[in-house]
Amino acid sequence: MAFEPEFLDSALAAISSAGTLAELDRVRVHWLGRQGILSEAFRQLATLSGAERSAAGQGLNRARDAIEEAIRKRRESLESDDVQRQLARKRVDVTLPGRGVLPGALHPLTQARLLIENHFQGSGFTIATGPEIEDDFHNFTALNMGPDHPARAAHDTFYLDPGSILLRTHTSPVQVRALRRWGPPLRIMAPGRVYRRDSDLTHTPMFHQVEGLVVDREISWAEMTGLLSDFLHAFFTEGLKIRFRPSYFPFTEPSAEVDLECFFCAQKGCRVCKQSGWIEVLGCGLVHPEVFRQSGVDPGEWSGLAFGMGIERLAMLKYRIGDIRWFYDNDLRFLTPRPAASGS
Ligand code: 2U9
Repeated sequence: MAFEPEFLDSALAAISSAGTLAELDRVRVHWLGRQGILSEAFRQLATLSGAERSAAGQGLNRARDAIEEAIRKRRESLESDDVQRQLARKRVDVTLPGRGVLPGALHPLTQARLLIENHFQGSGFTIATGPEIEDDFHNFTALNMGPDHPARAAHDTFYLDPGSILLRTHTSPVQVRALRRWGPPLRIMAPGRVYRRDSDLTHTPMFHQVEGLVVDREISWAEMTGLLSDFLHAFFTEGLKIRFRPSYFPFTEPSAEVDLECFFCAQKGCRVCKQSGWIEVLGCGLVHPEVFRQSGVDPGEWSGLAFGMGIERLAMLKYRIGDIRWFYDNDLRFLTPRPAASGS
């Protein structure tokens, strides 16, 4: 079958009436595809005699070129229509005012942690970290809390394997590991998540601590009170009254809890200080000789001071946050810059 001119006309008509790129492609396949009309016509050439075949062949080649050219042009035109439509849809009004960029802020817990870390790094401390899944030895035994020590119960531990593997209840095991690994002298801060079975207005099952440890020759109580007073004045307010109140921790002896004059009520008595005029912010003490022995350090030669604080507690006081659970509610206001509270 030769390719008649009217076939070309109907091909060109189909091309020009294709309204979309997909439609045009269907037309292309119909005419130029391997099973298409032109391929079939080329196959039919074999049935013609020499002279006829040559003339028909040339006619078919011209027809194919014409169809290809028509498809190319139609495609260009459809593509440009497409672009025009998209541009019309996405027209930008350049006279509109910009939307502005909302400023963000670090989460208050991150801000508090960085303030604490930076302060102590300025005094020569380095940051140490360790695993949140700990073993009984590093979390309890090495810290002078033997199998029957009552302080273990107070820690309300999450056990993964009862009696051996647990979620650390404090960051103290980080210091134990550092002491055993590096030995004295040492000046480290251990910030991180800790876990206790506890949940109310001021306690969450996970919270953050920063603990500090200084081990050297002849570390004194006065060195510790100086270090911590400097920190509290820098973190809260210069000149606030501070008191060291005797306390007990298994890992330090002597031990103290550190109170700050209540800056919410100028010590007149309020809800925050439970009418006492003082707010507890830290625990501290001189490292217990047994803790040194458990870490392979000779307590006759080395002495140390240690302290610990809850980051949530310090951030709640500094930024006046009323409920510890708000830290974890994903409330975007926590990531928005806030004006500095007066007096802090
Ligand atoms: C080693 C030796 C001693 C870490 C210390 C405290 C005092 C303390 C609490 C404060 C509030 C934890 O967040 S809190 O509940 N911590 O009072 N922690 S001394 O003493 C160590 C640690 C490691 C090797």
